[in-house]
Amino acid sequence: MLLLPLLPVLLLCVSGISSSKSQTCEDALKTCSVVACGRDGRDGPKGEKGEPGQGLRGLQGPPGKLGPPGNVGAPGSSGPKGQKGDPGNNAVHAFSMGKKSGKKFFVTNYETMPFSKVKALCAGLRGTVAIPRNAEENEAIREVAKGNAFIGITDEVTEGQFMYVTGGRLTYSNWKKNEPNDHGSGEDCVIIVDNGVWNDISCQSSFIAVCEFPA
Ligand code: MAN
Ligand code: CA
Ligand code: CA
Repeated sequence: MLLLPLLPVLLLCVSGISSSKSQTCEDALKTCSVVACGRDGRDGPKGEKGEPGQGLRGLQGPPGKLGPPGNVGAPGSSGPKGQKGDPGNNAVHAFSMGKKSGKKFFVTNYETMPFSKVKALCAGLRGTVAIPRNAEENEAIREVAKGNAFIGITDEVTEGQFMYVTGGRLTYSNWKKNEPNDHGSGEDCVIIVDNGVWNDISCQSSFIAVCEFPA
C-alpha cells in the first residue's frame, strides 16, 4: 500500500537501447522527479521548404520553338475614293461611227462565238448583248450584224418563258413562223436572222456577237 502514491510515476529505462541513451535516462533519474524513457517515436511532419542554395546558377538555355501563328486580323477600313476617270476614247469613237444622242448604239466585229462568250465580250466592253426592244432597234441590229447574230434574250431560266438577259419579260418580239420551237435537245438562246426575224437556237452554237451601249 505504501507504493500506491508512486503508481502515476512512470519510470521506463529500457535495456538494449544505445548506452548514451541509457546514460541520459539514468542522468535524468538523478535530477528529475518524473522521467519517461521510451522507444523512438514515429517520424514527425515534413519540414518547410528550405532557402535556395548558394551554388552558381546554370547558363541560360537556347530560345524555345516558334509558337503557332495567330488568327487572321479584321479587314482594314476601305481606302479613299479614286478620282473620276476621263471619258476615254469610246465616246469619241462612237461619235465618229455616227452614234446619235438618245439612241442606243449597236456594235459588232462580225466574230462568231457561243452565247456565253458574247455576254463576256460585251461585259468586258462595259456594254450588254444587243436587245431589240422595238422594230426600229430590230432593224438597226439586223443592219449592223449583216448575218445571223445572237440577241440578249433566253428561256434558260424557265423553258418557254423568254426573258431579257438584263431582266424582265419580253415587250416586243419578231419570231419567225413556227418559232420558238425548242428544237432537238432544246434551244434556249435567240438569233436574229438575215431578214430580221427571230429563231430560238442552241446557246452553244456560234453566231455573230453584237453588243449594245446605252443611249
Ligand atoms: C430548223 C428549225 C429551227 C431550229 C433549227 C436548228 O431550222 O427547226 O427551229 O432552230 O432547225 O438548227
Ligand atoms: Ca427553250
Ligand atoms: Ca428554233
